Amino acid sequence: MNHPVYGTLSLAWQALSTATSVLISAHIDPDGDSIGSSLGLLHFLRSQGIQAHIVQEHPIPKNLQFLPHDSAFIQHDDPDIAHIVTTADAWCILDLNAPQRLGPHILPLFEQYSGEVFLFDHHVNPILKAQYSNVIIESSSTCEIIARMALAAHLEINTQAAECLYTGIMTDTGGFRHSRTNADVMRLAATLIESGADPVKIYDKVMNAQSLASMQLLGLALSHLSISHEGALILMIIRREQLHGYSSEDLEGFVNYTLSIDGAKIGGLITEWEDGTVKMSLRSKPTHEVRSIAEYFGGGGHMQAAGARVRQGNLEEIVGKIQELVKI
Ligand SMILES: [Mn+2]
Repeated sequence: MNHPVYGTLSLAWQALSTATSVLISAHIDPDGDSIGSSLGLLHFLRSQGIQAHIVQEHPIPKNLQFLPHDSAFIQHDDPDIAHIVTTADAWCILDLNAPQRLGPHILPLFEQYSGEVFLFDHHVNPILKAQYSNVIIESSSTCEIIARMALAAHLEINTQAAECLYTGIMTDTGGFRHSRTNADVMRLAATLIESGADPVKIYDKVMNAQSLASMQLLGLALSHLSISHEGALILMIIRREQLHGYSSEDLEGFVNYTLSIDGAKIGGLITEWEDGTVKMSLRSKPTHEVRSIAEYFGGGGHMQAAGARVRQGNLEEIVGKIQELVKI
């Protein structure tokens, strides 16, 4: 891959590898890419004798717990967190473009932080300020960026690191099916497989981990889809009373079913939570885009995969507005 920005990755690593203690944080509601890139980078830093901690708002989701991790993973309520943050001389922010995506407990720590900030991301329009900004929107995933940095810096990619990075590339490309899937991504995936990542095991662990309750909720949601624009817009709407006892982790992957229906161009999962928040996760075929809709509601993301959350949102109004905003 000869994208010009990849050349700067070895410079970023050069600067980062002079640190003695590094923090790594990614976005709330963690996914395969945020967890995979955090753990992959953690590995590379430690392999150079650099102290590293992952500071996260939320725990590792159940289906990603198989990835090698240990006490380096620190949640916001850890009593040592303030000390770890103030003694770190670099903070790597992964897979997010807006500081709010760090979460309500990590954000204030980040705002007070005075050390160097490294950003590694593939979302458009980064508003997070960093001394070292490595935003490559052509990348399939943040895991791809971290893997290419490791290759550019001639770091050894062992089995553990390969597993973590392969996982994020696999999940962010929807299992090598979405628009960022190309020959370069496949070649990188092959390199990671050669380094020890087992594609069959990883797919099974990540994708075949839904609970029975989650599958039953999916069944309910699929039987009440909202279909408009002559079948081109498919919205899966799950109301507060149906979500009782579930968390956002239980809904992982639900939105993808909306686009798997013949004729669907834009799909969305709209959920109404106990605290009054309405969350939306939107997807589109490459001929359409959903980012502008997410941005209207204060969110963001990619052209074909974006999301937003509206505090104290009115579900019916939000659904009506989405139906009005879509350009089909
Ligand atoms: Mn990502």
